[in-house]
Amino acid sequence: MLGELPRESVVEVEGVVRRSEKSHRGVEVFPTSLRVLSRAEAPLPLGVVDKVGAELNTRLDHRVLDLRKPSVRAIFELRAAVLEGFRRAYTERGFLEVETPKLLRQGAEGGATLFRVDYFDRPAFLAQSPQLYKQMLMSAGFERVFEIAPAFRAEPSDTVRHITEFTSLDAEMAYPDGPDELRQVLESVVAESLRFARDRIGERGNPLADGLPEAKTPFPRIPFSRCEEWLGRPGAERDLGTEDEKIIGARAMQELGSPFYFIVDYPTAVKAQTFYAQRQDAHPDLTYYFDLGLRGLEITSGGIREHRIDRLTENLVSAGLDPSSFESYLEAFRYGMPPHGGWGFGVDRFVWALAGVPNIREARLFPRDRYRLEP
Ligand code: AMO
Repeated sequence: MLGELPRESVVEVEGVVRRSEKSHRGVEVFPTSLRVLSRAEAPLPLGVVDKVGAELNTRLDHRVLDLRKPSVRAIFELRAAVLEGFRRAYTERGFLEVETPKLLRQGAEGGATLFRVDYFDRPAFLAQSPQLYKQMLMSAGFERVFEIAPAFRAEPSDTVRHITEFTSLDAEMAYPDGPDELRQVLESVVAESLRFARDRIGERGNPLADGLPEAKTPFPRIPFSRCEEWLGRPGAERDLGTEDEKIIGARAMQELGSPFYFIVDYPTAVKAQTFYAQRQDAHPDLTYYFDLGLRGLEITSGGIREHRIDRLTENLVSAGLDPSSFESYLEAFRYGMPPHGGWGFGVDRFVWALAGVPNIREARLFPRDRYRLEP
């Protein structure tokens, strides 16, 4: 009867457990009775124990079967450990975990990637980032907050590093002693989460533990202008593309010996749409904005925010936005807003980079992209 049972069926077995050299677990069960709880259909659309790999699209079409593979499950054990590490690290540093709305009246990261939804008789948008709300909470006196939540971007590009629904780990803090204090908190939290994850999955024999990068703090700080020199276009003040990021990641490894690095002092021209980014007092053509990169992949951006309402309003106008549609955000700046700063960290990109798999989609259970809305 066992021989006729299709693979992947669910059975209840009673039997005798004996030590066995043949089995990789070191034991084998010799059944005395067997009950079929759920008989699998045959053939399977995707092999679970086969050595031959299937195309990613086929795997994602039949994701439930794909997730049964220990090598795939290992990624989600890593993901859970990293998230647990972050939660501990932020909480220990006095950050309060918060949740902000995902249905919004306006976006913060540019109109092109907004998803519109019908909200009764008026339009609404899915949140691209908790940006406006985490800043408003500074005015509410919360001082240190973090949020781990979905963010939605209508990314039309079909790349290995963009998805339309991702998990954003956002943090915001009041009264930073300048942008470097933000970077110090961020790098310490990243290093601590990584250490926690390595121990947690390591003790369970997860093979991904051995491949995790060293996060030796402080991470190098590389001015944006130096990156442009590396790219052979000094002073161009053009945003970094995927290929540029890879070159910078390779140089950071070669010359500074670190898989993690900050790119600091983003030019105002590059951040023109980022209306909430504060311009530097002594160099208004530069912002206090930075990115955190890991081996050529941007995983975070953040910086000091503009907390002065007159300048913030000017920035909105020069970004081509209408301040009147940001009134509930602006109100938070009218009645006492402390200086503040923060960052948005891409959880999927981080887990993807740590797991060393080819595509960011493999770091999510059921990824969403331009073409995929199920399973
Ligand atoms: P930004 O737009 O740079 O900044 O996003 C922050 C981080 O989120 C991740 N990310 C993505 N991951 C997967 N797929 C996508 N389509 C995608 N888009 C972004 C990246 C990125 O570094 N409000 C600011 C943050 C801030 O200033 O606090 C923001 O959203 O890892």
